[in-house]
Amino acid sequence: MPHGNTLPPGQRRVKGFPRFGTHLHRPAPAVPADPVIEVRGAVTGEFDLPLTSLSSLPRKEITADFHCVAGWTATGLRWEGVSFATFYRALVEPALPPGTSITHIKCRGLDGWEAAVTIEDILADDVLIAEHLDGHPLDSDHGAPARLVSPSQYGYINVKHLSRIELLTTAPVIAEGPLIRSHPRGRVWEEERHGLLPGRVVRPFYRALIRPIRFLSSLGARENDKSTVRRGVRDRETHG
Ligand SMILES: Nc1nc2c(c(=O)[nH]1)N[C@H]1C(S)=C(S)[C@@H](COP(=O)(O)O)O[C@H]1N2
Ligand SMILES: [Mo]
Repeated sequence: MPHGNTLPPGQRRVKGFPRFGTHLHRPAPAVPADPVIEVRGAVTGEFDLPLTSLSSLPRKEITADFHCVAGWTATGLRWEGVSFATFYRALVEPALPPGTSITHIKCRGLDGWEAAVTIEDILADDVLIAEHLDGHPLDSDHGAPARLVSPSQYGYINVKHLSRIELLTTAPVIAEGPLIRSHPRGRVWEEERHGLLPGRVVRPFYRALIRPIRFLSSLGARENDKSTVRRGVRDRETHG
C-alpha cells in the first residue's frame, strides 16, 4: 500500500464495517434466483451476463480500507472476486463496435443506486467485482450478491448489489443539486468529496450525517430485521 497505515485526509477510523447508504432504513433488495449483470449502452447488442460467468475468470483478492465520503473509514477488509478490468476485457469489450471509445461506466445496484465511474478509474488495478468479504459470501448489508469495490474512491462509487453496467461514450449529465453534488471521481487521497466545493470545506457537514445515516441503515440491517424475528416467532408458534 502506497500510503502505509495513514488514513486519507479528513477520514476517521470506525470499528467494524457499518451498513451505510441512501437505502437508509430500507432492507436490502432481494437477490434474484439467477442474478445477472445487465450490459447496456454502447454495445452492439445489449445482453445479460449471469453472475456465474464470473467463475470462468481468475479470482483476485485484495485487503483494503473502505472510505465513506461522510468521513468514516473501515480498515483491513479482505475482498475476493474478479478484477473489474479482467471482467471488462474478457466479457464486455468484445461486444463493443470497433472504434468505440468508452469514457464512463455507469454502475447500478438492485436498489436503484447508481454511480458513473470514469473508464480510467474503473480499470485501475485495485477495482473488483467482489463476491466475498473476509472469507464469507457477501451478505445483504454489504451488497449481495456482488458489489463494485474501488478502495481508492469513496464509498458512493462502490455500488452494492451490482446488477447493471451501462457503457457511455460521453460524461453523464449530473442530476444532483449544487449543495449535494458528488464529485465525479471521488478519489479519497485527493479528497474529492464534492463536485463544486473543496473536500475540507464540506467535512463538518458530511460528518454530521454519519450518526443519523448509520442509525437508519442499521434498522434495515440483517441482525435488526424485526420482521424476520417476528416471522421466526410466528413459525415456531404455528409449528409447535
Ligand atoms: N446499491 C447501493 N450501493 C451503495 C449505496 C447504496 O445506498 N446502495 N451507498 C453507498 C455509500 S454512500 C457507501 S458509504 C457504501 C456503504 O457500503 P456498506 O453498506 O457496505 O458499508 O455503499 C455505497 N454503495
Ligand atoms: Mo458513503
